[in-house]
Amino acid sequence: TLAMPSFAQDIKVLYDEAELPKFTLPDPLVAQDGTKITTREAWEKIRRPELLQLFETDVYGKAPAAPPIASRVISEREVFGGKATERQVRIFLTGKEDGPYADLILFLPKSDKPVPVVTALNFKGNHSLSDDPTIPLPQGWMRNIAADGIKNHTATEESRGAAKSRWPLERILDRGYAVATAYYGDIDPDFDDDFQNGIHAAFKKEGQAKPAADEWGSIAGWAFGLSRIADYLEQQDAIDHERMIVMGHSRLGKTSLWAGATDTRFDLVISNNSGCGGAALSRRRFGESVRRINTSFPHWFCDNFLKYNDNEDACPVDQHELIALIAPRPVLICSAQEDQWADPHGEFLSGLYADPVYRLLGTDGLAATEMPPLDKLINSRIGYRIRPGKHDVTPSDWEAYLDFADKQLGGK
Ligand code: GTR
Repeated sequence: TLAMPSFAQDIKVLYDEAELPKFTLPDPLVAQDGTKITTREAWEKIRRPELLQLFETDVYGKAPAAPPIASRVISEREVFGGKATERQVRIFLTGKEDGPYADLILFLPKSDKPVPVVTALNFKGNHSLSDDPTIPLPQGWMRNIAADGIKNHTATEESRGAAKSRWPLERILDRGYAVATAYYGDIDPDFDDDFQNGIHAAFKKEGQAKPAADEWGSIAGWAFGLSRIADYLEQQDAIDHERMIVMGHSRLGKTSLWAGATDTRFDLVISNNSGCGGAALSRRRFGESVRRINTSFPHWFCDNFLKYNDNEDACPVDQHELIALIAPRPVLICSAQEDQWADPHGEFLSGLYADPVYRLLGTDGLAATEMPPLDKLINSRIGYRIRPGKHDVTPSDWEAYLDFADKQLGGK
């Protein structure tokens, strides 16, 4: 974890439901001018665009329009005894070979039909997924993690396979799903440098020092990268374009939700332990609060989001409306019991309060009104699961993701 600025340590953290402030959530089915949204058409024409714009200007920041990508295959080979293909592809994020790129690694199960795909950014580089010595190390900035041999913000051979437990690749492939992943730091290095590097610098307007208060922070930058990976996947006949899944953990779970909200080519969205600024309701202020996250990670959101430090009620949106922006597509919210920092109950409630939007659009919503027991997957259009244990991605999480996807996207 990153060092916490000392002033952030003084922010009181609430961990008791009895201590939470009283609040009223904005109604996803009432437009800003008070109009009640009662039809699918009014949702699509009025409320959905309005909410999307509010999240853009007040929370994540607006991303620029994307030029068509360019890509180049770096290598392709058989893996797992010939059961799958591993393809490495360089994706040029601005469409130009001299601009920033993300190195995508795509694992494709052998199949005579197009396969569904899980797209997810990774924290530690593509080489952290397996012991394969041919996967190149990321060249850019990495978080220092002594246990993984990452020093001076540089990946080393020692970090090969460091994230294997989070990526049960062979099992995912055996279940018929492809995996597409890239190192998130290829898109935007995860530190506060006033957006001098990564994707933001590449899109800076003439004379602009840094993004304006309503323009993209890092989360919106990473989501932009996910959409560029989707651009590539849409060009591949081996991929089923009706079953494209986006998944992310923690800050990348916030990112997968925003990617799913902004890019409807993602047919199913999974957020794992995404917490504050992800699936958790901000107004609860349980665990990590808006002020705390903006203090520790000032680069994740747009500068307008700072207005809501200790002032969540003034924000025109809350996170249940982010879930609603994914409707009617399936969305799975996953929590971990020991990850109280991410407010599991607040994550569940976001799903619950997005339910009326799904119902309006004619699908089932969340088939639960109270937190389910540990390990029980609520497999309705809005899905929810809480498992024992800590902030992490586990093999059992993947089983739940794929059970959810099998059911919600119609199986094989
Ligand atoms: C924490 C942060 C969380 C979560 C997590 C992560 O330090 O407070 O919001 O995003 O990092 O991404 O691992």
